[in-house]
Amino acid sequence: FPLEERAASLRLPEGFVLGAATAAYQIEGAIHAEGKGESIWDSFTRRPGVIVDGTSGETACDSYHRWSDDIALLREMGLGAYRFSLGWARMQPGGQGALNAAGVAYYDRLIDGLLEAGIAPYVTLYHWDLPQELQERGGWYSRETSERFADYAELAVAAIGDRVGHWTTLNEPWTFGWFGHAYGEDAPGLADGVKGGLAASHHALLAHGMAVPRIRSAAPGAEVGIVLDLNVVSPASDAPEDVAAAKRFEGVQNRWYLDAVFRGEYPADILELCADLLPEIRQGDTTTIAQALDYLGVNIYRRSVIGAGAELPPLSFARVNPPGRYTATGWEIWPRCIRDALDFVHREYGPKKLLITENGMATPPEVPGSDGQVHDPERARYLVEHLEHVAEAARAGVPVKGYFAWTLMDNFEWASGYTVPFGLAHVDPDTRDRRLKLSGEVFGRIARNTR
Ligand code: PNW
Repeated sequence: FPLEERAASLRLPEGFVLGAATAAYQIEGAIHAEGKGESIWDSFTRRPGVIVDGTSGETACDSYHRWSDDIALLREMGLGAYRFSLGWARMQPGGQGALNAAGVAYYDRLIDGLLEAGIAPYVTLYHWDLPQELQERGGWYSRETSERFADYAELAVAAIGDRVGHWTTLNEPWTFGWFGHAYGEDAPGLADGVKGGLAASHHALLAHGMAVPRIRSAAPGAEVGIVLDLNVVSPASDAPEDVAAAKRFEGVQNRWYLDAVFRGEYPADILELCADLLPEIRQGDTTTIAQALDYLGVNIYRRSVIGAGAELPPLSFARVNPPGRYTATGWEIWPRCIRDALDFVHREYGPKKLLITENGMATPPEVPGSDGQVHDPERARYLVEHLEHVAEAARAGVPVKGYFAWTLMDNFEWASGYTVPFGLAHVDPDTRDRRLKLSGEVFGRIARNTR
């Protein structure tokens, strides 16, 4: 793969935003520091056997103390934007009531540091770290959590919003809804099948809808959006049972969220198929969810090839892995997925503006070479190939205005612990010193050519 030439000839539109993304629990550490409350990831990671390498985010990248090193990496790459999340339990320990002053002060320092470096903060209010106290009162199975989220959003935005131009309510309700409540692989570890996935997803979407007007009133003029992980789905064969299974899978991964957010309704086929497994959906809920948004953030890593199977009845599907290139998380590398996802959402839902808010690849654990640097040409290639498709989509008229690589630096990859690094920078496991990998240098060159 002619990496240098392809990177050098990438042409992104003028004003296109290039950034990197992280999430609070994956990088901050300091889980007991200065008034922070317990989150569901703090408690989940203490359960034996749930994280493959037995680790947690207890120290992670120690970004609670080393945030200025994180800014230094962004600067070194010349990136114009940083997407990070607020730890809900760091900001508001029990999920309600007054904010934790030390938590607010931490994000104040980070935001001021970013602005001084000329880097725009893109702030996500919820990236999976629900306060444990709210979990004990029902978590995402309860409408109370939606209301608490809207309260928290307003307080958080009022506290730090004067310097933030871009807010995201939720990161990936599909992932935390289904992996946390249907499969039980992520916090809070509930394996309640379709019933759990749909209940958590509905209350999460409701939380989003309730929060948007509160954010707008606390930060007039700021952009507000949501981040969804979309998957382009192809049926494993032309057989009618595979085609139908692919449609069911696509219905819960894409349309459940997109139809609610952009059309104020849930997809009729899923409502009918899962009629006995639905949470209470009150009159007006889907109207609440369908707030006008300034952008849609899309996280995309792969495509999905789906056939009929045994997973999550009555969705009853199976994931098929066609021959090809795969990452260390077992995800197929199929760069065109990013173009197809952008085209699909632009054509079907027409959001005003689109951002790729995550895209990147995992490798097996990496060791720096004799020069002290990690050489990861396959990650650099992944980024370049995906960016080429983003550039094409933009040329074809899709309003995609930015791309954030997942992730700034190696961090705690949820149930996979530290076994599958995704970073543009390596983090020394003992000293926590950061160093750009080859991929970070390549991404930095692309950013400089784009600015
Ligand atoms: C995202 N899938 O999660 C999250 O937003 C990040 O926190 C995470 O580190 C990153 O992707 C890499 O995993 C996903 O099954 C989890 O396709 C699962 C999927 C996609 C994204």
